[in-house]
Amino acid sequence: MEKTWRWFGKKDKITLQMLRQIGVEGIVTALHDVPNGEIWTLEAIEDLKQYIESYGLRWSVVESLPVCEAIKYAGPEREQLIENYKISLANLGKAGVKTVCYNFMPVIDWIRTDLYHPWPDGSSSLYFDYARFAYFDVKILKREGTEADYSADVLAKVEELDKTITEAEKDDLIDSIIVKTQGFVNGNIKEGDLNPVAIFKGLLKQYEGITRDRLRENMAYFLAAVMPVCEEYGVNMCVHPDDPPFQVLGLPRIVTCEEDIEWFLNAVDNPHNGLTFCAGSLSAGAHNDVVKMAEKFAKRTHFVHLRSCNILPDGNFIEASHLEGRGHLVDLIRIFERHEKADLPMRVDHGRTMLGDEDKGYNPGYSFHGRMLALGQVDGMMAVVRDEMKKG
Ligand code: DNO
Repeated sequence: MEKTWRWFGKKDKITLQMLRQIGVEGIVTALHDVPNGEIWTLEAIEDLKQYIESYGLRWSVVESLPVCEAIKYAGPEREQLIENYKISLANLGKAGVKTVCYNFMPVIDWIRTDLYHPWPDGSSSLYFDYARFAYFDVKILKREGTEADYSADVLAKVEELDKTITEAEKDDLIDSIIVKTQGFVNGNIKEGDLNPVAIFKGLLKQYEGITRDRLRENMAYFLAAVMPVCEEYGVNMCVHPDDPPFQVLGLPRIVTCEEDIEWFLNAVDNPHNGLTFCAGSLSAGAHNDVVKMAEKFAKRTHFVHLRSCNILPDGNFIEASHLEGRGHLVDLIRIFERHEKADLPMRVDHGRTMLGDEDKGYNPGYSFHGRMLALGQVDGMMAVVRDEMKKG
């Protein structure tokens, strides 16, 4: 696999010069300044590509070319937005940037409740606390019918928490769930937006009546529409699994498990319609056997995210070390190293916050030292696997 790194553009405090020194070969990035739905011009793509190449690196993957909400819920602007998407894809293809990651999660991208969950050694990692998440839904969003979505046990914890939680803790929870994790991945809410909860409620409204089946139809419609451009320019689309891989906030989520993945691959059965195999997202679902899924979907995997979770009691999960957890990364590396595409791009996903990362203002999960440690670990596992393969 090709060792890539998610870099947030020229404003990223982690520079391309630093990345070269730690063995990174390819860059994963996006035109983060272009508003969602607008065309990525050939000129802007080539400008960034040349900048990356001037550091001896290549632009390997786009993460992400965002799919606008109106494409997901099939609003009246859908056709225009798909046309724009096709032009952006064609421009990427012309510039030679041919792997495009996106997601099809309605309203909210990845979700965590705690961005600095402490480890005994003084470092921290990202964490999802199911009861705190339910608290956000029941007591802050006050979404209708929420009670039916949670067990009596979780609802009891919500009531308990309600007795002690402070206003500052509530703000922090809102910030973690719908602001700090969203803005930098071109999500719907950005830091500085006034009244994020009200914006969020408005977004949820757009999905009233959209079932899992409807969302599936809309995804298949979108994919079928962009495939001719992908074929013409050799571009591979690779959807990122839903993170966490289960239904949330009454919204349908449709890339959560083996059956979901099989469904969208078959619905538009074209080799350019593929998967971002995010071991971290998939391993946060107790229903997922990540190694089995990698075996099954390796052929249609165009991009790999290496990260691992441990599921704790009560549906909570924690981002584990890259050497342990339900992701079984060494097994995945064995599978993907034998993949027919030897330069399959792979990035280590989130790392711990450690050794001074905490006051650098990095995006949550995208630390420097933590990710560098993870890259070293993954690099070591890859070297062993390659050696095993050489010896037969
Ligand atoms: C979070 C990321 C996701 C991912 C998008 C892809 O760290 O894994 O935000 O980039 O869902 O579209």
